[in-house]
Amino acid sequence: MSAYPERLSIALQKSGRLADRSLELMRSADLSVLKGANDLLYRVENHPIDLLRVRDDDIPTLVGDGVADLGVVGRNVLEEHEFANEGRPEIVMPLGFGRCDLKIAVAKASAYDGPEALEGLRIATSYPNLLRRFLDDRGVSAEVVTMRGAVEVAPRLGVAQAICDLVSTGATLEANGLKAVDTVFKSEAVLIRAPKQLPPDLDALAASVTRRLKGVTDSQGSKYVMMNAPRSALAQITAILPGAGAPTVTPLAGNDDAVAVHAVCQESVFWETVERLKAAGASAILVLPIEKMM
Ligand code: PRT
Ligand code: ZN
Repeated sequence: MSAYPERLSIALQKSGRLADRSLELMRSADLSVLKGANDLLYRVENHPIDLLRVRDDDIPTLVGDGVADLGVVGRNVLEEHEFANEGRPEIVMPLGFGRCDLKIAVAKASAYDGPEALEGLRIATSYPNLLRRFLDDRGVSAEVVTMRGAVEVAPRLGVAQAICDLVSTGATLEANGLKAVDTVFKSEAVLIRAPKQLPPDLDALAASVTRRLKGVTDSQGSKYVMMNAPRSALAQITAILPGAGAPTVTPLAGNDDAVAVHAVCQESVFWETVERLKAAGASAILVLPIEKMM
């Protein structure tokens, strides 16, 4: 049962690493967000949508129970969650931000030649379920010590010989004299959906929001590339363009040998790519960001 049955509700992290990007994503799907007096609930002005602003750990339960219809959460939090009576939310799509890896780390001086090296050790983590699954799959028997935070100090305190924690830049491990030695889980923010049937109008709205969010995430990293090129170099230029389908080719007025080439590149366009296009005979090369794609 939704908190407000006639409106679609989307659960987002209130504050923390995913909070700003989650809200930004909603805005880029043309949701005009009104920050109300109530900090827990933002209203969307131009659609019957509410944004529930909560701790990320509560999002799997809220969406599993159907209190929220959609949610944005780290895949790590979703997969660690133990679902009791509530249903399991469906992952609709990855969102391309909040990327991090759940890694095993040991003291820099320690040897590590594979998961067997963890046999009999104490490993501190905030992700006991994901860690336990990793160890069980490899037939390693180790003691899992659950800590709510500051996992990286556990070896120094003598609480554990190894840790299993999220890593993005690696700076925290480095600052604590630790090194990452194995990857337990690769994570990023995902859009999740309640495992229940929505009324037709809300179902259509959820589908429309999902389509728009997909349009925004698909366009991230994609570029629109335009250039002029000799007709004879077309095959070579098409081969250089990264992740492009068939480009649009149009004649240039007053020049039978040259064409304008437009293409959507689904991968990063590096300076090296631009230089190779130039070397292949292209000129007036423009690389433009794409805001939406459908
Ligand atoms: O208050 P609330 O419960 O909502 O938030 P929280 O404190 O539980 O989570 P928060 O905001 O820290 O993280 C939310 C989500 O961001 C996580 O569940 C991940 O999906 C994602 N994420 C991405 C990360 C990181 N990168 C990350 N680096 N979450 C945590 N970290 C921590 C990590 O635990 C370690 O302490 O950052 C440190 C390591 O970072 P580096 O850059 O030094 O490697
Ligand atoms: Zn949390």
